[in-house]
Amino acid sequence: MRIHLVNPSDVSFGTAVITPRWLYVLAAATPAEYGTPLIVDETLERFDPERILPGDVVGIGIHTANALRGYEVGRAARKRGATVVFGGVHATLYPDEAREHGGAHAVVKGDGDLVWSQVLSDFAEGAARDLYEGGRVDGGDFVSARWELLPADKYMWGSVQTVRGCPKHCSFCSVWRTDGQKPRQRNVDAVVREIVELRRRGFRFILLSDDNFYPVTVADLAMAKRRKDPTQYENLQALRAERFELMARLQELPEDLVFYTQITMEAAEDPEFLTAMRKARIRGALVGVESVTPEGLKAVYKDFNQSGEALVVRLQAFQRHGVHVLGSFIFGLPTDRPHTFTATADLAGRAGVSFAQFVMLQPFPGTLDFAAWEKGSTAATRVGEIPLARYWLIPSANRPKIYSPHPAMSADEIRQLTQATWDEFYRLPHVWKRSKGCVTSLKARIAFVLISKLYRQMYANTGIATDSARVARSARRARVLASLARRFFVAKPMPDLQVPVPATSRRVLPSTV
Ligand code: B12
Ligand code: SF4
Repeated sequence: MRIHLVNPSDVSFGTAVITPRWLYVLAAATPAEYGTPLIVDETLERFDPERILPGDVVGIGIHTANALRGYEVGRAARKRGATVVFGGVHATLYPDEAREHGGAHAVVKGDGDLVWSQVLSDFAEGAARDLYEGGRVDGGDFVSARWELLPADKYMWGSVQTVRGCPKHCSFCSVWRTDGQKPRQRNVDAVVREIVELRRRGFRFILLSDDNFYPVTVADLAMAKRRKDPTQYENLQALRAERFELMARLQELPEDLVFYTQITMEAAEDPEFLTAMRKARIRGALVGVESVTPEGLKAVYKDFNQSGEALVVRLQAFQRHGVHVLGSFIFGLPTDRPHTFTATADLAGRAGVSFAQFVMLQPFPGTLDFAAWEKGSTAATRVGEIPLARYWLIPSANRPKIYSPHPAMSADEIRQLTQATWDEFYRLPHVWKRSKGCVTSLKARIAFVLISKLYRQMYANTGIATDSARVARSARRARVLASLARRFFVAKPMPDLQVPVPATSRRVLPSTV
């Protein structure tokens, strides 16, 4: 019984930006008696069903965007006589769909870290169940990835998770509902060991692939402090202290390491946290700005964000502390108007964000937005046989890009204005100018330009364009850019690097808020 793990993707670029973490975590969770899993990441190379032998196990991880391709892989593997098992956020939400469309014998809901060995032993004994509950594993039980299985010279960034779950409740996001609102922070030693392992192999850029790196805000602490019962306050302080401990430990790692994470804008009001981030060399963060207007923020339950000039000030606070921002903006909110697109691009420029992504409002399963949208009449319309409420099952060439009629703009207008905003933001002179604010050497500025251009090709053009020729052209360009950019991101391996012994006496704990 050989184990295969497949990360599905419609487009293969030959070189990929970030290591898909789940593949290497599940490989580590696979007991030694089943041998080393055979890993296929389709962002690099296409899955070849010929490699499957009857009796093999094929594990496929899906999110909504790659579910359809995942189902094709599942059916092909089952046809070859494999036992097929699905996991990941989309399979967690729609286990029956994986069986109906993906040929699944079994589906794992939730985290795979602990339940995977049980699944495999049931398969080995011929006693497979059709559904397994992986649940929400405690931070201390997260399995560390087996990075020694990574193919050489294929990825630019490593990925290490430090926390799962997010206490917020944004209407367009599924994280707080699937991963929970309780932050599950991972053991600091385990995080550091994985980073050292990646640096040994020549990775110096690491994505901290967290839902929200800043789960306890100053406002949360102030509110908890007002309660009579001190328990909540003490719990929050403990979580905050752990974050500072992690950042102090990152500081002790080789100086050429660069980290990048995802964070809420509230961190701008916590200079102590931002200073610790800079010292830890967390040089960049995706900040979910979503909308630049108060009405837009209200529409997505994100009124803890700021709008207008207050927003500019908050975003600049990150820059001032040396944390470069990838601003994430959503277009197509009911409150948006044509001028919102230019106002957003203008604000992104003034706020000094280094990168930006402009995504079109899409109801993702598991979110409040999806639940409301699914009840409406648009979701019931069909494309061929498939209701729009299951849009991910529609082949991508026919899949609509806009999911709800907008009160003031046509679907095409929103798509074109979104595309135009990407094009304008990533024009070469703008990118070159922004590079100066981020890095100093010529080599680093060239790397900045390449990664900016690559980002736009991979996420904007292949995602927004409706014309398949443009999508194919973008994929080709992304392939070339990715192979050029890679050399700027890798470093000389440090095979002898040791995990630094924590300098406890030097560690600075946060001041009490
Ligand atoms: C890092 C990340 C990214 C990185 C991915 C880089 C990479 N190469 O991996 C980047 C930035 C590229 C990215 C992009 C996008 N992402 Co993203 N991303 C994440 C994030 C924050 C962490 C994922 C991660 O690595 N987790 C760590 C691993 C170990 O956990 P895991 O993948 O969940 O796997 C565990 C279980 O799910 C399970 N499991 C998973 N697969 C399998 C398979 C089997 C067989 C089994 C048994 C178990 C199992 O076991 C694993 C271990 O416990 C998640 C948030 C989240 N909570 O998942 C969002 C998330 C997955 N992303 C999301 C979205 C929406 C996107 C984008 C569509 C955003 C956009 N608009 O462009 C794009 C899609 C890109 C594409 N075309 O594929 C959504 C998906 C929602 C949905 N319903 O599908 C999430 C959940 C965030 C959110 N806000 O809701 N993302
Ligand atoms: S969008 Fe970010 S802040 Fe909002 S719930 Fe999701 S992970 Fe948390």
